[in-house]
Amino acid sequence: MLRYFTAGETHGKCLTVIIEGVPAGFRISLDEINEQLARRQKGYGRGGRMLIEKDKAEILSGVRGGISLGSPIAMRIENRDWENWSEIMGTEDSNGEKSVEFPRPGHADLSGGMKYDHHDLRNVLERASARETAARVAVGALARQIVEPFGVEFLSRVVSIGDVTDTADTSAPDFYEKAAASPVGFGDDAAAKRAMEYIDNIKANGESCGGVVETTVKGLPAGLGSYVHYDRKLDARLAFAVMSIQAIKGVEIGMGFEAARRPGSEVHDEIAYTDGAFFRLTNNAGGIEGGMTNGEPVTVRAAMKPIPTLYNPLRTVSIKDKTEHNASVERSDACAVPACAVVVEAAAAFEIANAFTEKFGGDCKADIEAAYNAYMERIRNY
Ligand code: EPS
Repeated sequence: MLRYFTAGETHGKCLTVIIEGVPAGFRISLDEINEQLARRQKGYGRGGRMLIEKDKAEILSGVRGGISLGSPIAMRIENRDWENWSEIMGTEDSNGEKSVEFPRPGHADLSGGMKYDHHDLRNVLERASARETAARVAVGALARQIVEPFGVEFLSRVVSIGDVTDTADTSAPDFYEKAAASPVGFGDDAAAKRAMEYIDNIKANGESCGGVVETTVKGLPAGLGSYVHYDRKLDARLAFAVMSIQAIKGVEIGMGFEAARRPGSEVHDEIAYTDGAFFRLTNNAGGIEGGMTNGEPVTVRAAMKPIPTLYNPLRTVSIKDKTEHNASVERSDACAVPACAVVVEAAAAFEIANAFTEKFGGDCKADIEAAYNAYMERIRNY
């Protein structure tokens, strides 16, 4: 079983993660981790912070000569912006500058302040910030290296930004390449242009916007997860992992909420058998039935709300004198939806790797390979 912790404030020295349970013998590429971190920094509508950062992970333990040792893997991502904040965010001394008094509607500010008895809301926002998603992307980028040798592939796209939806056919052979190259993660160029105009308009009005993102995981065998216990159901774990990402307000697997509006015959995927393998004629279930993979691609969709920092701020109340005031304005992104697709993909990668190591578990890659091959052989003869 894999687990991880992250630590770090958005303007602190660095983000740190410890991942435990990575079996020995897997090739761990730092370049691949850094590629994923670079993907997270892109996208139309990002703010000034992404011009400062050039996120790079450093592996501090648990890997030797590019191979996992089976011991906890620690990683660190430096915050370049730290040099502008060291006197404010120092762990020993702080000059207390840039204190935050006006909680932003939609952010963790007010409830977090009340909960931890913070009277400078910077103590909340520093950790609640989506900066932490850089650490999660590093975790997912490492975890996917456990399953990729078994032919598992992760693909992502942006479904919509605000009220602009991508109209491209996702089954076109070059769809995901186009989506990856698009500044808004769309496959259709005209829709992408509309989405960028939408973001420009949002920005010009001091607004922010959200959107819907989707991750698809291909190459998974049937039987990952479980129908036996609620906390081993793969859809439940994916939903938990994705919902825990900053600004996510909804998660769907496959057809999701639409399934509730249609009769059973239009929802359930009929079963067929060819060349010694079962398969489905459709994939409305999003590759998961009864909490387990069914051999079809797994699809997870997530709804991201608009980022709560508005340059044209909403009304709030001072935590000090309780007078009405405009909410605080922290530097922010007008739109971080394309980045969110990368974060959802990383969260899914961790959960998939977790379910994979649970099913084929072992201390090292050789044990996992043996268990995987034996299982694949057995289900081929089912
Ligand atoms: C982010 C870094 C943050 C924000 C953003 C995401 O950096 P800064 O606060 O220095 O601009 O840009 O986070 C939020 C807007 C938020 O409200 O959480 C990042 O690295 O993705």
